[in-house]
Amino acid sequence: MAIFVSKRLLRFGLLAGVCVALVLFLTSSSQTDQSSLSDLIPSMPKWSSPSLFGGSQSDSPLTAEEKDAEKLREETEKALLENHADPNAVPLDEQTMDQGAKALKDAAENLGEAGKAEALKDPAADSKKPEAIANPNNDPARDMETDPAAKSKALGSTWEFMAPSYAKKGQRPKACFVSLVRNSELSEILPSIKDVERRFNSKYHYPWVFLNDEPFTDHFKLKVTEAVSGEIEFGLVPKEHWSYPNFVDQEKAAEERKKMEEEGVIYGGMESYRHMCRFQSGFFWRQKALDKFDWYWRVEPSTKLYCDINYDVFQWMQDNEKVYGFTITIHEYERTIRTLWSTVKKFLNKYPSVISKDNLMKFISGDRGKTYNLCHFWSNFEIANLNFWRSPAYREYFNYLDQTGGFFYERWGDAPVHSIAASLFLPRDKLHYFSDIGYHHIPYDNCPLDDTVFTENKCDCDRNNDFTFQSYSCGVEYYDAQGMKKPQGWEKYRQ
Ligand SMILES: Nc1nc2c(ncn2[C@@H]2O[C@H](COP(=O)(O)OP(=O)(O)OP(=O)(O)O)[C@@H](O)[C@H]2O)c(=O)[nH]1
Ligand SMILES: [Mg+2]
Repeated sequence: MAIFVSKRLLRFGLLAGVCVALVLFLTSSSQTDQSSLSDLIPSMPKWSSPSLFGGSQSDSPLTAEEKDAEKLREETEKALLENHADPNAVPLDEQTMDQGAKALKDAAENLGEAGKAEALKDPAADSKKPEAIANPNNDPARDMETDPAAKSKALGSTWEFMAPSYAKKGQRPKACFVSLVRNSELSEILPSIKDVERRFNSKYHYPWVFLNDEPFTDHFKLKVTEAVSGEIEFGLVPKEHWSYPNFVDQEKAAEERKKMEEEGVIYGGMESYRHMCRFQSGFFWRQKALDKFDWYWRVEPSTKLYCDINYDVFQWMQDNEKVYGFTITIHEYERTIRTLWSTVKKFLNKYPSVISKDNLMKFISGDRGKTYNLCHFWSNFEIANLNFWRSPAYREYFNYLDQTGGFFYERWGDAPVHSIAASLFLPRDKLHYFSDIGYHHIPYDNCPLDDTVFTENKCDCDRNNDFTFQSYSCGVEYYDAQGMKKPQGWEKYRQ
């Protein structure tokens, strides 16, 4: 019996031992499996949030990627603070630095919590982007959709993005004239072309590109071809660049037009004017006919050139690393852009890295960004680099504005849209006032005040009509923002 019992005990003990050994083996092998799996999964990067004033909250050692993101954020915040300093001011002491930072912070906080939440919600997420429909492969911003660090970096420096088009200094720039024009405006565009040819292009023979939302007639083509001295190309604007995007409520747009017309707002009731402004803001630079060019000079019907231009302005822009050139500045009608600035501020709150160091904020805002002073470059004349508009920052900015429907519900002009971007996304030395180009677009003149320029360039304008320093102009704001010395006697032009 004892033997019998001990045999059973022995069998039980053996069985228990085998079970324990099995459990121990399984436990250790599952641990091994787990650790080898975790080796295969890379640790997720902990991106620091690129908020305006927030900081990184990671307390574990940073990876190389994290360090890059952190550096970018720091540079952005530093640039933001520096950007708002007065260019004429003595170096900032601690107190003024605090005020500068506070003003900027106030401007951002001015949005309120609801505004911030709205800013952080990507308006493009709700609807299709016009660019994505038009040409999904032609948008450098597309890779940035899922990678916040890549997005932040790519939007970061517009100037860096543009640098390749300045690599060939001294060589003839890839430049053209561009005119968006209707067939019915033939008799108004011809004198504009003839002036440009006579005063400038007969020496340089740059090509012309004519754009229209309808096919040009043979008669139009024949007449302008006779007038130009360089090559010529005609482009038909694709429908998706000149129609309502799906996110715009057309009934609401019609109601708003009616209201603005009743209030007597200039072009307030005009539908085509809104398509034109949206086109000039977000689509002219995407036209196939412009693909081969880096530079353009915009020429409108019924404009005049008052003086000879005896140097190659495109070459000058390229070789002096300028981006945007203008002749006239002016205030916008507030009624046409009621929500433009608050929308811009939401955009900046979302993408602070687009704001350039040493920008021209002072030209467009007298209170360091809190409000828009309505100043802009009059965009009926522009000599500029197309790659600025093609940059990821500008595309993102245009899409952001566009998704609000403001081009249709209000009457946002391409002039303030261009000017705000040029003033904020570029260092201010990239902008240039052509004080030497005598220019007229009804009803204002840019007439060179400098005696030598006036005489040598055979100007035929009346300097008493020069608009630069008149009160409705923004010449004073521009000179002050650039830290430029105003010409002697400028005060007498102020009315
Ligand atoms: N093809 C086409 N061109 C247009 C249309 N509307 C305006 N444009 C062009 O767009 C440019 C700006 O239009 P303008 O009517 O001159 O606008 P504006 O300069 O604000 O106003 P004005 O003071 O009347 O000159 C001009 O080159 C026009 O020829 C349109 O419906 N079709
Ligand atoms: Mg015009």
